Amino acid sequence: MAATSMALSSSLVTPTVAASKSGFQGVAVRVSHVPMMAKSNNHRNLTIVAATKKAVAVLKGTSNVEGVVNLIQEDDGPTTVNVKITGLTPGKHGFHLHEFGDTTNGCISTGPHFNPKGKTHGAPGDEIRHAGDLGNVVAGQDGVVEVTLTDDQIPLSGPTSVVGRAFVIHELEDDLGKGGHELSSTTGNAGGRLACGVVGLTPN
Ligand SMILES: [Cu+2]
Ligand SMILES: [Zn+2]
Repeated sequence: MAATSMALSSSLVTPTVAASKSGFQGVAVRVSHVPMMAKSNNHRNLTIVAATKKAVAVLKGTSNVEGVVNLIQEDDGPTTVNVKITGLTPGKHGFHLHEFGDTTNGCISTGPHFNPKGKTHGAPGDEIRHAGDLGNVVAGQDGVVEVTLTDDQIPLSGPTSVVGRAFVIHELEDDLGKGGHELSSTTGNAGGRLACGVVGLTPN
């Protein structure tokens, strides 16, 4: 309280001091006043960041594979990803976030795996992986995937946000970079792109 009222009164006094007396006093008062304003602004920004962010992607393709992926992130914590995909063959399918939210020429336009750190392809739990490497999801005998993942490399805001990028579900199993195929280190050799959907913000 004492500091605040000092700053307020001294900033009110500043024009008079600067105009009638030496410039030194005016400068000194201003410098002490500015950091206090910066402090209170930082505090406000932290309050705004502390929020729940939600996003959704609706997956479509040329086959009858389709799905919905819901994402939720609390504050700066990991992102929870709820996946429901239908129409798959039973078994493992590579599941990634690709770089672009562009489906102009179908899922091929979504580009390579989202890779803001310039790493090679890997498993979700690996140190060296693309941010977009979410591994495999497993379809049951009914061709349905229903799974919840959490991951700390796919935030919904900030410089590595995945909003505006795209989920892709693949034809084949992702070998997680360990298959020894020439495509293992880039795509996990997961085969064709069955369906894809752009991540967009949602209120729900
Ligand atoms: Cu992919
Ligand atoms: Zn990858």
